[in-house]
Amino acid sequence: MAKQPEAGAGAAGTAMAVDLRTKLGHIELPNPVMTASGCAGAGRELAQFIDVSKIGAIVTKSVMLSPRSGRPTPRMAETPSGMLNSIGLQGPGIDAFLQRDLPWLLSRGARAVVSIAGGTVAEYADLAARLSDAAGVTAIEVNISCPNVEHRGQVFACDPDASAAVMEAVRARARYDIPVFAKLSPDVTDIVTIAKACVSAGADGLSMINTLLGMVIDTDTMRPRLAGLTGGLSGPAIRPIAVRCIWQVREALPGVPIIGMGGVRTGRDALELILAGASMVSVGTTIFHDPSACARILHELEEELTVRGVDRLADVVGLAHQPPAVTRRALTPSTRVSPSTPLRRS
Ligand code: RRO
Repeated sequence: MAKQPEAGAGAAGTAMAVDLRTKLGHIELPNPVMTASGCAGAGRELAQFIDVSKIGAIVTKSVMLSPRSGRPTPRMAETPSGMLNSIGLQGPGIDAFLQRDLPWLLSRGARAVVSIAGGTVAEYADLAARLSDAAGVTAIEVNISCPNVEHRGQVFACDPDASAAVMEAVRARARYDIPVFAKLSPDVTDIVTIAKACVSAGADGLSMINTLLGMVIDTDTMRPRLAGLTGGLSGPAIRPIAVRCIWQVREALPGVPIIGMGGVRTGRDALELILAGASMVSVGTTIFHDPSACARILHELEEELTVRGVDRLADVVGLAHQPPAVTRRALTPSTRVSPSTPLRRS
């Protein structure tokens, strides 16, 4: 297992002093690297590998009002450069989460971004209210990729009005000082329409992207691999889709903070999402084979910025939207990178 690098020390012993602070709504985080919801439970499993207080935040598995056992197994299938999951919102429910998981995160000094999921607008609102009475909630990430039980099971995130209804209700019931982020699905015709609906309804920021619906058929058994038939596709295979979604939303809503996620394996991958417009980056599928990935990627990101002569993370958020001359000026002359310059990889 890779050792967690010391903060501020480069791989080759070079001093690194990049200002990695970033803003989650009005909350300042020491750095932009977080777990992605669903890939590290409530953070406890990671504590033997990394100091959970050192990364930007732990984003917890989406919690519902009641405990839930999830979908039948098998629930995971490997795919080229990715994987499918159909966990089906397995979880302890909000009571156990508040009693056990949130206090643990607080005791470890971790910043908790709590992901919530519901089947009705009222359930989302109740979850926001419960979290608002608790100590230790840094932000709420609203997972709107759930079937709306009052509307023929149509996924909230696929409809601008349903997305807006959830975000309006959550914003109304969440404590005023807790930022609420809407987690968007890429499985839509126009993600900008959904993003605008969420922001107009009160979302303080946006997370993107959730997984894409996929399916694998085992050609030996001639049956679908997953018991739930379909599942969410994640991993490096979806990174270009994440970059495209972040880019489009940043272009349309330049002032809205974005937590980017989708196939981030390295610091360089994280930088790609940041250049597209994300000011925070969640790390998901990679955690399954490298539980210290968040600490490693944070270190690599600092190195990637250092070799480009970038002093402040904030200076490169959304930089790819600028004309080439502006992008070139952002790189100091001594470290300016041309497309043919191979960059050191850690
Ligand atoms: O629990 C899941 O199966 C799941 C959820 Br809630 C989600 O938002 N995204 C995903 O890929 N799986």
